[in-house]
Amino acid sequence: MRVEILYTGGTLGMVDTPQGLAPGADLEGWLHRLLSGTELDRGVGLVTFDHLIDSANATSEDWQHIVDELWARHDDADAFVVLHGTDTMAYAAAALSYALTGFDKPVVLTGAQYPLGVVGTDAAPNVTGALRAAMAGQSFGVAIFFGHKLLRGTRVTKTSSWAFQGFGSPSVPELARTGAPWQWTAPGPRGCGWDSPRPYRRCDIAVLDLAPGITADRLAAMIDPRPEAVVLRAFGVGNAPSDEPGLVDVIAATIADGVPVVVTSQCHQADVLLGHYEAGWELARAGAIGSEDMTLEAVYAKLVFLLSQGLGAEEVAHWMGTSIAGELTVRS
Ligand code: ASN
Repeated sequence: MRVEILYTGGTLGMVDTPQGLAPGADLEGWLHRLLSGTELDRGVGLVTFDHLIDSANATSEDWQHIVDELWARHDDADAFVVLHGTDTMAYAAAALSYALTGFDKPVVLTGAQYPLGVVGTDAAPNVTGALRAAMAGQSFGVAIFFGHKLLRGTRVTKTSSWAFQGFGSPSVPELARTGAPWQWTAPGPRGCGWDSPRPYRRCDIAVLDLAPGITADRLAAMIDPRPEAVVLRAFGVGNAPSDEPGLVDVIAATIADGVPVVVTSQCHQADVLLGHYEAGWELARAGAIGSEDMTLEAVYAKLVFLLSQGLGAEEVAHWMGTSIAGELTVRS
């Protein structure tokens, strides 16, 4: 079995500099020492990206670069591991999931909270765990391995800036948990897939958090000029201050201009049901789309994916409610 590792950047391979942590560690030498004498000694290759980044700098063009590199090597390996910064790894995992529904080989993203050169780093368990998951012979598509858990790529969110258990999938069970032996759960429905997706492009999407007391003028100013789409992070099951004069009108006018507005929740674990309360029903009546149990990361990457396919507002609304890669729970 052969696994190809794609190294894109992140804390895992960083070193201290006068300006703070930046890429610069000898990842190749470290990996060699980590795997030498193990059953993985010979079957693992490493591809280092020319421009290693802190994932805070990642854009949808970087997601596309990873997709292209994976396809270019599709026939060279049985499975792939992507070393990525943790800050935006959940966005990247969702983005790769939509773009790679036809890839048919495991892709496991991982990173670390501490650089590989620090005593007690989580780099080694995360990389070896990701390799083990990739080689397990299970078909789960794109996933994140982190802190002893394997999580679905479309369901994952970063839950801690420091804990070694830094990721979770609040709405679905983990795919696997380490141990001797590992405990696996069924991966859940895959979604309908997407044939021959067009490449990711940069999109202008506004992600807005509501807070108590927000006025219509403030909301209007935040989406002027008009973005290509809006993600409105509302309260609870998707409620907004509908008594605030003019606030729902701002959303209605945005939608009337052909801009999709997706309502998500500020809750870590959420199922957005517009219309459960009057305060959310007003948004639904204005034409806003509820995100159901998708994470913010899955919603954002999905909007970039759909806009990159050249879809208009109505088609975007349709696809937001359809599972492409297992990102939402389909209700009968
Ligand atoms: N800033 C880093 C990154 O996302 C954080 C990390 O990897 N732990 O690249």
